[in-house]
Amino acid sequence: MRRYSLLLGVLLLLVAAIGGCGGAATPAMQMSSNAPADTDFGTTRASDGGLFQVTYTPALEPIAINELHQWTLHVETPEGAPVDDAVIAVSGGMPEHNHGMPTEPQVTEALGNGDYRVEGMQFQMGGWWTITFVIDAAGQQDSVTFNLKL
Ligand SMILES: [Cu+2]
Repeated sequence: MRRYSLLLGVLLLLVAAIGGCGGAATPAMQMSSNAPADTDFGTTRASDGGLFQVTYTPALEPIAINELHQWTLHVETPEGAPVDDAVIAVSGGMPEHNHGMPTEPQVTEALGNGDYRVEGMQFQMGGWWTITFVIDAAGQQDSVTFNLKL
């Protein structure tokens, strides 16, 4: 009976490890969700090609796991002029877990003055997340990726 219990325990651990990010993360997985030491967790970043300066503001502070909420994204030029009329795509995931978000967030409204409403933000587990915005404005495209530690 004792041997059977041990075997069952090992099997449950394996299932938890393979099943992964549905919510029952093992301690080992939590450890593997640490970002590299030099990771920038700032909420303002220059886009990869330097076209935009982008800031996000969550409506929920601090961000809680599994809670659907909105972000406001602010887009401006490096000189500080607000960028309106941009088309913005959102995607996110956990780099070390190979999974995305439980939702498909979208920019639903341009609020003016370079601000955009992002709906559908939700994170199903703690750890290192990256959120990427691909921004098309005035015939030019650039992307920016934010790092989050939840
Ligand atoms: Cu994960």
